[in-house]
Amino acid sequence: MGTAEPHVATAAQSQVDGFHLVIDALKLNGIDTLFGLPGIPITDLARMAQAEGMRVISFRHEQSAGYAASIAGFMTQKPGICLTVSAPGFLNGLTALAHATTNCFPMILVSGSSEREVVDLQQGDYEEMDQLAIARPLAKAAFRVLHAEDIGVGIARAIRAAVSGRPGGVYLDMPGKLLAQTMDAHAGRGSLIKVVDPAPRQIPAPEAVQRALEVLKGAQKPLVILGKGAAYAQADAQIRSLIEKTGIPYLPMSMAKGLLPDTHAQSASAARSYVLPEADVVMLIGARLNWLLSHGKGKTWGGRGHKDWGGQKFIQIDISPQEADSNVRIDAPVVGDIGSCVSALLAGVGSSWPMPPADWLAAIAEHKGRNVARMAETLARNPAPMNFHSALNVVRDVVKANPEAILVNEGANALDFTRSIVDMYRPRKRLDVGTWGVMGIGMGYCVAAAVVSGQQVIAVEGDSAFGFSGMEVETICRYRLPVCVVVLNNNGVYRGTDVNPTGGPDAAPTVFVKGARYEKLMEAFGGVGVHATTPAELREAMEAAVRSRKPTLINAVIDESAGTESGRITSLNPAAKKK
Ligand code: ADP
Ligand code: TPW
Repeated sequence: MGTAEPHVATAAQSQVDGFHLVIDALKLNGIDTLFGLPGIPITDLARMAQAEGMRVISFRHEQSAGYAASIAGFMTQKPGICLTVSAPGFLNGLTALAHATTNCFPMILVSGSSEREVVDLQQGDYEEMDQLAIARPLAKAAFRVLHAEDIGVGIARAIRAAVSGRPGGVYLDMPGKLLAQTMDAHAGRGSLIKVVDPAPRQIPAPEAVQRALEVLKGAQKPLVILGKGAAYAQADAQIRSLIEKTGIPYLPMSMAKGLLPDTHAQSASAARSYVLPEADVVMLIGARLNWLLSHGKGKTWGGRGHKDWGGQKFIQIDISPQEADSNVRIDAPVVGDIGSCVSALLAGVGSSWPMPPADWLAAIAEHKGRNVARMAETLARNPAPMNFHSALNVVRDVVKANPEAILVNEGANALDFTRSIVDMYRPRKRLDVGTWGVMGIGMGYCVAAAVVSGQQVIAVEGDSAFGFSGMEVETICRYRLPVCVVVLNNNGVYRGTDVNPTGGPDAAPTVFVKGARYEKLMEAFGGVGVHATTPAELREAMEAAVRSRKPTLINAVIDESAGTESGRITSLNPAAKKK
């Protein structure tokens, strides 16, 4: 075993090192991109990966690299790889690993680690930490490879764990010593595994499909809810066909927007608060009944008290057999992959499925019509200063004109208003804060979305949200990515109007520097910065950004009193509960 200079294996050489076994194992499995941040012991791994033709995207903070890997996993169904150094770099990447697990995105966090025997005796090694133990509860699976011969198996196990069944985050620990180990090149090549069928289809039981069809047939007021699992599954045509053949109105969850165009006649988005309590049968496709759906009970669902069941029946299509009954009774669980489940349902639906009762559809259309008209009125106003609506009216038009563009979105009000105002037209084009409502995904998602798709990316960011990953505008400029960041700047978290009640010199906890010039950050690295105070200026700048594909940051100055505490989830604040 050599531990000195890494050995680059060529046809003439008989030895291969750990670095190259890792790279070859990833490439063998169709993984061509690494997101990460170099340092001991993985700097050379990144260098050699680039030399071997992989795309290596280096970030300014591991958290952004991790979020990039997680969303690359969502977009491609291949695990996104994030590469970090030991202890602090690993910890910086860990938030994203936990985020991937929570959101069911396939990702592998590969972290270098220190000398095992020194770490285990707690003798104070450079960046000493028992990373495997720390990662385990936050990951779907966690593995460590100690010998070069096991690299192939380690990577195969990590890939399978990340993408099979319910996808999630996987941790792979790579001690520095491992990377420098060498072994016979022929045996090394032979030890690598090309994973066969990494995410096998899971066919639903025929009786489960039958049960679901019977529940659906009995419905007077059926509703389908599409979640980001349905977007992930890439069963777009089958899902659309099921919705259109049955004529059932549907609600897309945030990241399922665009699975069918938001302008689709059967979309009930604009009548959400009417359909949830009224529906008698709800079919969930790749959506959990978690907090984002008020746990399937309470007033949102027509229940009397906040924990009361509203009386509806649920059908749930999910790959995880444990998901059903997690919050309320599921009358017809259909366990399997969404493509297979929806195809089986489609076969059962046949060609003579009765449309839902006309009065249900008419009532939804009426609520929709009223809400859409009210929104159109609000969007047409042009207040000075701009507010969320007048700014997002511009974004809405630009996205409509560029339906292939990917929209990244975070913030509180900036998130809620964008979700309801900006229509999406294609699947997997809306990437946002996900299950946790986490801030900080912004620029990492932008980088990954642009790298993975080559498409224009538009980010709508609250000024607070942007700050979590703002330094990555350098990364965007460095790789010359077609990213247009719109910061909806209202001088603070939620709003910019709070004052320090003591009259002291410190700003209130939610308030930032007034009139901050975020666009200068982009200019600092050679991108285009624009200060926009009117919808016309914002429109011009966004159109120029899309035309030129240059990295652009538009500081869209909006009314600092626009916005409510926590956006639409004010009620989750403990003080609101006290009241
Ligand atoms: P949303 O936040 O959009 O409501 P969730 O993240 O709560 O969506 O739910 C996604 C669900 O989709 C998870 O329960 C997950 O197990 C499921 N899922 C993910 N991929 C698939 C797939 N290919 N087939 C079936 N279910 C899937
Ligand atoms: C990792 C809490 C939720 S939303 C938000 C914070 C800090 C920022 C809201 O202000 P912003 O948007 O972005 O300016 P707007 O439009 O309302 O003015 N830390 C993490 N995640 C979360 N969710 C928070 C803190 C939070």
